[in-house]
Amino acid sequence: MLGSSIWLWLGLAWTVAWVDHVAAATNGSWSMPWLDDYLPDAESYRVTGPIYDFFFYPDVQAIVEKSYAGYINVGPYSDPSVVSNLFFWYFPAEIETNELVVYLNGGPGCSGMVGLFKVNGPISYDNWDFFPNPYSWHKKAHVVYVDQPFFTGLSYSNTANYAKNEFQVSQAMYTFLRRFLYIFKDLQGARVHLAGESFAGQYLPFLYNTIQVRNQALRGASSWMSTFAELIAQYIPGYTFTAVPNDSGIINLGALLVMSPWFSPREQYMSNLPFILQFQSEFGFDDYDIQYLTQIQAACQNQVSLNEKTYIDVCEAIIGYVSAIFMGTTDRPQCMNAYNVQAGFKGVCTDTTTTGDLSLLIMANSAYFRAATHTDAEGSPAGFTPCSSPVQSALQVDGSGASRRIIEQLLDSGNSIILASGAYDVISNHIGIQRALAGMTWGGETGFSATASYANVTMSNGGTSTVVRDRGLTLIQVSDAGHYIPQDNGPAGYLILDQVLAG
Ligand SMILES: *[C@@H]1O[C@H](CO)[C@@H](O)[C@H](O)[C@H]1NC(C)=O
Ligand SMILES: *[C@@H]1O[C@H](CO)[C@@H](O)[C@H](O)[C@H]1NC(C)=O
Ligand SMILES: CC(=O)N[C@H]1CO[C@H](CO)[C@@H](O)[C@@H]1O
Repeated sequence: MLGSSIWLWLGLAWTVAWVDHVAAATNGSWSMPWLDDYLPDAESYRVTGPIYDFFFYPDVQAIVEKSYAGYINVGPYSDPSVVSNLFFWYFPAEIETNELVVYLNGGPGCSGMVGLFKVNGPISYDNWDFFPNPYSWHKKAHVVYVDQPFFTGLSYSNTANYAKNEFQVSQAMYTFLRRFLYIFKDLQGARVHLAGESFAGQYLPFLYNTIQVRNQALRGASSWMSTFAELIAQYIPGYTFTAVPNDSGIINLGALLVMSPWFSPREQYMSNLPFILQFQSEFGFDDYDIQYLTQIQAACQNQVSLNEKTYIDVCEAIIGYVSAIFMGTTDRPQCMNAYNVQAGFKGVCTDTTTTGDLSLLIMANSAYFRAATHTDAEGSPAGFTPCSSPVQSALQVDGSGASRRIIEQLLDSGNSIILASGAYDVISNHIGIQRALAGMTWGGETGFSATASYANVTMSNGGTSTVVRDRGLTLIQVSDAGHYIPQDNGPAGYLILDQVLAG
C-alpha cells in the first residue's frame, strides 16, 4: 500500500537528498553565485552608441538603445584561459510577456544578424536605407539572435575548432542559454521557444533534445517529489508544493519552429528538380538543359539512397547548374534566385540578405557597430561576413544524420513543432517538405492523417496561408513568400509567430 506513511516520509527524505545531489553534481541551479564574478552583468551589455553613422535615423537609434548585445563565454568556468564567445543581440519585448524566442539562422555558418536585419528583427535595411520593421517579432515576444556555431558572424573561440557535428553545436548552445538566462534574470522561468530557418532545421531539433535531456536530469528528482507531494496532500489539507522550483536551472521549453527547414535531405534534395521544372517555360530550358539536369538528378538519387548526409555536393549541383546557365548569358530571359524564384523572374538575381546588398557587411565591420555591440574586444574577429564558408565546410561531413528522426521523437513525446514554407523558395521548397512529412511517422501514424485540420488564412497583404495541424505538428504554407518568409511577407511572419506563442 502506498499510503504507508513511514515509506512516504522516508521516500521524501531520500528524494530531498537526491535533489540536492543532482543540483550539485550538474551545477543545476540558477543560483550559481560564483558565476557572478565570471559573467558580466546584464547592464554591461546595453547597446548605447550608434551602430553606424545613423544620425539621420533617430527612430532606429531609439530601438537599438533598448537592446543588449555582446559575448557570452561558454567555456568552462574552471579554466579562465578558455575564451569561447558566442555573440548575441537581445531585444526585450515591447509588451509585458514571459515568452522568449531564441532565433538562429541556418547556412550552416550564417549569422543571426541576417535574421535580425533582414528577416524578423526590429530594424531592416534596403541599400543603405534603414528603417524600423513594422512586423518585428520583438513587438510580441522577447527575441535573442545568436551567432553560432563558433566562427559564425562575430562568434569565436581560442580553443574550440569549427563544429563538426550537432552534438558540439548543441552543447555550446545549451551552455549559452543557461548563462544567458542567468545574466538576464528577468527571463528566468520564461517560456523559451527555439526558432530559426533553413539549416537551423538541423541545429534546433538536436538542441531541443539536448535541453530536454538536461532538464530531465534536473527534473528527475523533482518528479519524484511531486509524486510524493500528491500523496502528502491527501494527508495534509492545504498542503501545496511546486514540483519544479523556479530556481532549478530547468529551461522552460516552449515550441520548436523552423521556417524553410532543412531536415530530410533524401526527399528535399530530390524535390529540387521537380520544383524547378514547374518553371520550365519561364527559365527557357532547352533539351540539353533538361537532359543534363536529369543526369544530375539520377546521380543525386544514388547518393541520397546510400546515406543520410545533410550535404551532398552532386545534389547541390542541380541548383548550381540552373544558376550558372544564366550567368553571363544574354540569350536567356531570366535569372535564378534560389531564395525566391519569382523575385528572380523580376530581375532580383542575388540574395538580398547577403551578397546582393552590402549594407549589413559594411555596417557590422564599422567601428561604430563594434563599439556599440561590445564586439571590439581583444581577440574578437577582425572581419564580419554574413555567412562563413569554413563553418559550412566543417559541418558538411557531419554524421549526425537528418534531424527528421529527432523531430519524430520530439513529436512522440508530446512537443509542439511548427514548420513553415514559402511557395517561391527553391532551396527548402514546399514539395520537398511535403514529401518528407508524408514519409515521417509520429503519434502512431505516417504523414498527415485523415483527421488533420486545415485552415486557409487570408493575409492582410492579400496572400493566403494554409495551416495544417496534426498530432502536435503544424505546417504553415505561405503562398506569397520565398526562403525568408517574414522578410517577404511580414503578416505571414506574424501568423507563424502566433502559432509558436500559442504552441
Ligand atoms: C521564485 O519564486 C518565488 C515565489 O514566487 C520568488 O519569491 C523568488 O524570487 C523566485 N526566485 C527566482 C530566482 O526567480
Ligand atoms: C483552402 O483553399 C484551397 C484552394 O483554394 C481549397 O482547395 C481548400 O478546400 C481550402 N481549404 C479549406 C479548409 O477551406
Ligand atoms: C553548487 C556547486 O557545486 N557549484 C560548483 C559548480 O561548478 C563550479 C566550477 O566547476 C564550482 O566551483 C562550484 O562550486
